[in-house]
Amino acid sequence: MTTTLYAATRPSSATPVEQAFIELGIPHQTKRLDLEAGEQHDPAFLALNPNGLVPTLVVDDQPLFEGLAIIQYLGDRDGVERGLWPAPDTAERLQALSWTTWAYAHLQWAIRLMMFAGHPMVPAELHHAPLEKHARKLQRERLEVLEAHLDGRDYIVGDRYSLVDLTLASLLGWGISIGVDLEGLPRISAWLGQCTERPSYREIYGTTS
Ligand SMILES: N[C@@H](CCC(=O)N[C@@H](CS)C(=O)NCC(=O)O)C(=O)O
Repeated sequence: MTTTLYAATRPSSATPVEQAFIELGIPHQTKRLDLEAGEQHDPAFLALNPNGLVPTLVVDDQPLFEGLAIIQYLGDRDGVERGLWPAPDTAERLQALSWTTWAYAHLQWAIRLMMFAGHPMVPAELHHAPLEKHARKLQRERLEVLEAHLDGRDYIVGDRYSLVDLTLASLLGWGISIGVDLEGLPRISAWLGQCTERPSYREIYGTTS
């Protein structure tokens, strides 16, 4: 089986998938697209992912796009035997699907809304102060759900680090860089500290955050 990851030449949505590959230690090749040069619009790449986005995975000529789908697929395929993803038909497997999807579909959505409504990197004409305030409240409420979930737990699912922690920590690391505040969320802060100590995190992000 050949496995090829299309990533970018810079940090991107493919970065958590690249970290997952480091954790899993599975054979694969990485092809890097220069997004600024528009290589994602190449017809050959669009045939794999019509959205023209990285990450895109190709397994024996079959494409799989969307970072969340790729991480869940790699967890199922390679993570179980490496202790990085719960076994099928366990309560932990269901939790792993819930929390990774929660990260991408529920928490990330609120953080992105906050970013678009007020972050300096977004053009000022798109800013909307009341929307930013609302989105900030939403992301805080969502983080409080995670804070409560971590009561009495060291990891999001089960009793060991998994691709679930990797997924959420990667999202939060990005969130913090654009203004998510963990003040008053001590369990998330402690859990994130553990995740950023992983050699794979240091390798991919260059430093702890
Ligand atoms: N929801 C997608 C988002 C992917 C995405 O936005 N990728 C960006 C890089 S961070 C990209 O490929 N951009 C190329 C472009 O916009 O032309 C995922 O999580 O896989």
